[in-house]
Amino acid sequence: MSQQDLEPLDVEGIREDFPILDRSFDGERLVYLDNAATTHTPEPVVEAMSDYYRRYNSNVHRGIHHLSQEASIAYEEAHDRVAEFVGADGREEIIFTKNTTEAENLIAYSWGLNELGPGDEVVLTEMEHHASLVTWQQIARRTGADVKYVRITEDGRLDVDHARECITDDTAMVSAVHVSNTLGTVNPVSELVDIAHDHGALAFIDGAQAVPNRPVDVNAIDADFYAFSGHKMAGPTGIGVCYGKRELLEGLAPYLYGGGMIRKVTFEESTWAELPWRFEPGTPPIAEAVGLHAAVDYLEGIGMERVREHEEGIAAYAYERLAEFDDVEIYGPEPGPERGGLVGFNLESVHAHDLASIMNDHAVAIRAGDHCTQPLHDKLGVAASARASFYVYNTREEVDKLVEAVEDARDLFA
Ligand code: 7TS
Repeated sequence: MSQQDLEPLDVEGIREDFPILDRSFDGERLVYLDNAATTHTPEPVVEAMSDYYRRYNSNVHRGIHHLSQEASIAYEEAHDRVAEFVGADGREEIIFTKNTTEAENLIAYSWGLNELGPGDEVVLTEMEHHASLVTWQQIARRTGADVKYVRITEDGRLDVDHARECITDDTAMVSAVHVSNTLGTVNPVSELVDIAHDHGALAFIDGAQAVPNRPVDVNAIDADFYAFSGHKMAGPTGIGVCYGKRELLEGLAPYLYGGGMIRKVTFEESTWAELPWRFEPGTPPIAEAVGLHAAVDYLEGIGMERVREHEEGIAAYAYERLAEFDDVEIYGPEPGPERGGLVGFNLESVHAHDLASIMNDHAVAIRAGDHCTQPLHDKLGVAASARASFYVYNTREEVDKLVEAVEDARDLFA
């Protein structure tokens, strides 16, 4: 992709919204390439949250005073905005959780614990994040269900033929990652969902690495459940989203109990509030919801198609620069529509942690480790990998700094 293709995205203008990017360490300007872990928060999001605390901080759904009414409206409207952003049919389908992990647990406990039993199968992929893998593994153990894994191919794509073998009439749930946080692979999720539905199974899609970086329409994918986190999409920590089809959520038992989620309580029994509040007990993340709303506005102001194009371009450039080294192994598919905005790699004879540490000496922030995909790393035959992940504010010059740091590491360890 040429520089011209990237021009529509005003990266310099965008960078002005992120003062954290001006930080320097020992005279070196920060190069932040750890966006798959968490993205930075632009001024309009910080401002929206400050405005909430300064002007209308209050608990929601409880008060009839002005502040509570304003906070309640803002909290509810955040659901509407998120619903619109991902193509859901309304706020009833948008449950605010703490993060993607809690969304996985919500469905695994509410649906899985009640619906799964011996003879049932849960089909995952080999590239699942622990948020999904460990959760379904544990729920399967408690219910007597089996877990199966769809293989990846040599080049880090999902083996769809194997998916067709794994998903059978015994499958009750297919849980798959939309974009792998380790390989960068963009999975054919609508195809997987169709296969699941053909066998009467439900499909949960982990969109933690997809919603921040590309247009996502849950209705078009036809996912039954779909999860993502605010802090990976220019929003705050402490809030995530669990989308669910309304008719399915209507039939689910709550997973956490308490105030705010009930309709009527007697000493003997309780009934539940309407959706989505039934799944949001206790005081919810109100300031965070306001922040998430502002983050969605911010991203849509840029345009998700342009976000995707920018990240694909930067990731392709990073891939090509790193591929110039004979002793660098890159994981996942080649640049193109099947690769998201990250590049996982290893430099031969240098442990990924040492590499990250040398990068840090240059103020280049990357991630090293197993990225919460230990079984996938076992499959790749490595204990850890280094990962550079990009967002709307990253530039090709920053990729050049990454590459210089790789050269430095190699000189140091050669
Ligand atoms: N699913 C995927 C695909 C992820 O990448 C992550 C976080 C999660 C689920 C969990 O998200 P959380 O907000 O609940 O923590 N992934 C990473 C990562 O790659 N580095 O740090 C966190």
